[in-house]
Amino acid sequence: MISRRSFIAKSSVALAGISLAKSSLSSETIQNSTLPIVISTWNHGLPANEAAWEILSKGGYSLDAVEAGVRVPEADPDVITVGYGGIPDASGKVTLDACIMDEKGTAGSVCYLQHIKHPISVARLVMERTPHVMLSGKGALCFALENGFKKEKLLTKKMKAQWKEWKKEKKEFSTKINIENQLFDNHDTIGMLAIDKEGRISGACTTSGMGFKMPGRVGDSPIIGAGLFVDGEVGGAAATGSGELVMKTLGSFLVVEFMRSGKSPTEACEEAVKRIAQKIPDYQQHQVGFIALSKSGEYGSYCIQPGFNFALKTDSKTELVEVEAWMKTL
Ligand code: SD4
Repeated sequence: MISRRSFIAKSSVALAGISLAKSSLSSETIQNSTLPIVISTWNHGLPANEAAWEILSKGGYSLDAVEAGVRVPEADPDVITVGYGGIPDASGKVTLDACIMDEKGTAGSVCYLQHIKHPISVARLVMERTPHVMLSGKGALCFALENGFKKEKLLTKKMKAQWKEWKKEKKEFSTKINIENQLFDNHDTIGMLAIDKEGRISGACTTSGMGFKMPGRVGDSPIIGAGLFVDGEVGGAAATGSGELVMKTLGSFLVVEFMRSGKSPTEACEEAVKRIAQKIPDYQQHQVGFIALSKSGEYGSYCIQPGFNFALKTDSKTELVEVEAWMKTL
């Protein structure tokens, strides 16, 4: 297995024109004239950003952009932490969590959704066609089917084999994050934040959750304020990593509130990581990464452990940005 770092390096070589940057350079103000902008978590953010860019560069709405963007890893069976081909739970079921939020604070979410390849699009319909914010499990599935989504098999042969292997070894369930990363390199939840040419900010977050999680477990990703939060007057934030830590601290909401009080996106993410470090005794066993985007287009990120990165796209930049970590070395 190649390390995450070498994978990142190899990816960057393979993707012409894409450079790696240090997080310390990432907190910079982008003038409104350079909007739009999109950022998203991990390596799989690069192709996701491209799909979002198709919409943003033509003057489209950031909400359409983030939905289109995260649908890319949702449909990709090689991204084993999101959508189709995602890692199953301990009982072999692929259960998906997703949410979406716009600049007006409108939000939609689904959790414990099975058999639907694009949970983010179901979340958007919950937002647009129901008086509710979140639908779960069977109710979410019925709603999706009633609205024209197809029931599909999400467990790929590859993941079924991985699950069987995991069962054979009778591994204990672990809440430790980066299970995905330890086994399968640099992949995890995708969180995406975008601002369109008109300055409207939206966000999306979608995941198959923690690998081999307990049946019924729901993580932070579909929880508004935990996995994702957007306030059109301030900015947005998204989280990846160990959802339990993010839920206990309402991480993305916290990041946005720190930005509201004047901190830069990077400082706000660092403060939210610091809160986790202060409140959660075993945080060192976990990874959490935050990305943040202010309404003016300033972006930033911070994480617990080294190894997290995010993808950035503007008119002039297509980059994977390595993120500074609370625990400086592993
Ligand atoms: C979760 N944050 O379900 C998501 C997915 C993840 O390691 O990052 N798992 O907790």
